[in-house]
Amino acid sequence: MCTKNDNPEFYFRDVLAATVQFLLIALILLGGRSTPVYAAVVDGTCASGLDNNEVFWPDAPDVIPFKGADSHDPLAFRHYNATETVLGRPMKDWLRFSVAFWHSIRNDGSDPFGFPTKRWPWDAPLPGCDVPSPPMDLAKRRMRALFELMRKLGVDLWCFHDRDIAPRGETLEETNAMLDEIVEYAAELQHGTDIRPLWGTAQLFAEPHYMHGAATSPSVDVFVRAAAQVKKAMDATKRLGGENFNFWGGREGYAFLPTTDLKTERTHAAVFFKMARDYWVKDLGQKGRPLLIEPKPQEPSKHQYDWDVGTTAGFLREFGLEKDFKLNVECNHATLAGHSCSHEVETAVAMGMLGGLDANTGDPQVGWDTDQFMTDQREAALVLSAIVRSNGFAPGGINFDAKTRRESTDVNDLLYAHIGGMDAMALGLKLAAKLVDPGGALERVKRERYSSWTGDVGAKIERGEATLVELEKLALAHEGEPAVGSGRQELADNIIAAVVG
Ligand code: XLS
Ligand code: NI
Ligand code: NI
Repeated sequence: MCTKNDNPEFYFRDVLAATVQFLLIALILLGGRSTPVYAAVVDGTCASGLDNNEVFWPDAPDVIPFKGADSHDPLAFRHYNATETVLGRPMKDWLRFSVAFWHSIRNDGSDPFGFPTKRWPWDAPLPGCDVPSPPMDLAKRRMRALFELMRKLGVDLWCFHDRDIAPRGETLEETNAMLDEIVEYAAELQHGTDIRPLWGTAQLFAEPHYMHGAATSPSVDVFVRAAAQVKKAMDATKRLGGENFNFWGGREGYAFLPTTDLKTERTHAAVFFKMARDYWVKDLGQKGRPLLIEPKPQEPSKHQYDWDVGTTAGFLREFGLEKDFKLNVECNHATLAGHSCSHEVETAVAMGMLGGLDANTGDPQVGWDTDQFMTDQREAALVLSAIVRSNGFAPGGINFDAKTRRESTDVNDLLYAHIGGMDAMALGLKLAAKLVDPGGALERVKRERYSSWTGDVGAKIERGEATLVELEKLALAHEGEPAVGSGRQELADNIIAAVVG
């Protein structure tokens, strides 16, 4: 879920701040003064700009260490040991973790019923200042906070929406110019490091003009605006070396079916994706860096067209897009669609379409996308089993599309959250290595269930060479009931429990 950045309050706050800044500059210039730019400078109470030495997590170690499963240090990993080899590959390469800018840096705890609860140090006035930083300084400071968090966690990948990282201006041109400036700033911070985006995406759901959808809006003007926004967000993603570009269509669905031309809307969505594909692959030369679609059944729209993996894969095939798009599976979206996360990952793997994972989880008592960090070992082990069977991802990775609770207001809560999420995935990987072992008990139970297919009849059917007429003869010649074995679910459950513990 994208809570923070879709809050209109932000839009107005950004616009208000930009307007105040503009008026100040105008006043100063009219007054013949050239240097002071911000209110903070005008009243002389603080230095302008950024403090490049600012530290946002002063109580945490520079890099969160791995201390092993017996450790009780809350600022240490118990399972995630980046360089430890699992199934012939360092953990880091299997897991390819990514931090989500919108949840980690921009989530302020506001919800439909309440105001922000989190007062992040990167959003506060600069030390010694009594007014908030101007929007572009603020955006740069937030970027610095992201990089500090990533360094501390030892994570190289990050994900962003265009509108999380840079403020909105009065016009699209102004907004684009600000985005360019922040992208260059992020590129500078990335320089000389391994840090780069896992994916970028365009935020096509927050502004009022997207209320009926973006690519599926009944307004062609909105479609045009969305196309322009995607082009620019793709440029930004390429500039930063992003591995994928993701589409999550929060409002690409409907609120009221009787007034919705469903056929037209789906066709418009397909045309939109084709244009995006052509730009990404042909104009930007990004072939080999798959585009992603992130299925979700509803929220904020009552029905979203990309309901789940199966529906979205069907849509892509219907419109001939299946070669260039893969699926970014989000666990909490899977549960909203009535599936388990492992079901959605297994389905995408079975179709050869797994492109990435948004690792999070919902609350069984709450029916919406609560975006909690996943800590369930069994589910993590099953999800990782499917990922291992698919030989991991690259490009692609595990993005923590997850946020701390509204009541978790301390900066260190962000560290605890990521440490817990990374440890859950790392443990899931280690457990998956046991579960997928071909000589292991679980695989043996599974193989046994299909053992009858290893004979001549099964092989002929699988080759597609058998006919109903032939099989009728076989069935009539068969004495007694068809042979069928036990499902062995209890045995398999016990095997999984013994591995997961
Ligand atoms: C919302 C989605 C969103 C996408 C990126 O529910 O999970 O956060 O991952 O737009
Ligand atoms: Ni979500
Ligand atoms: Ni997501």
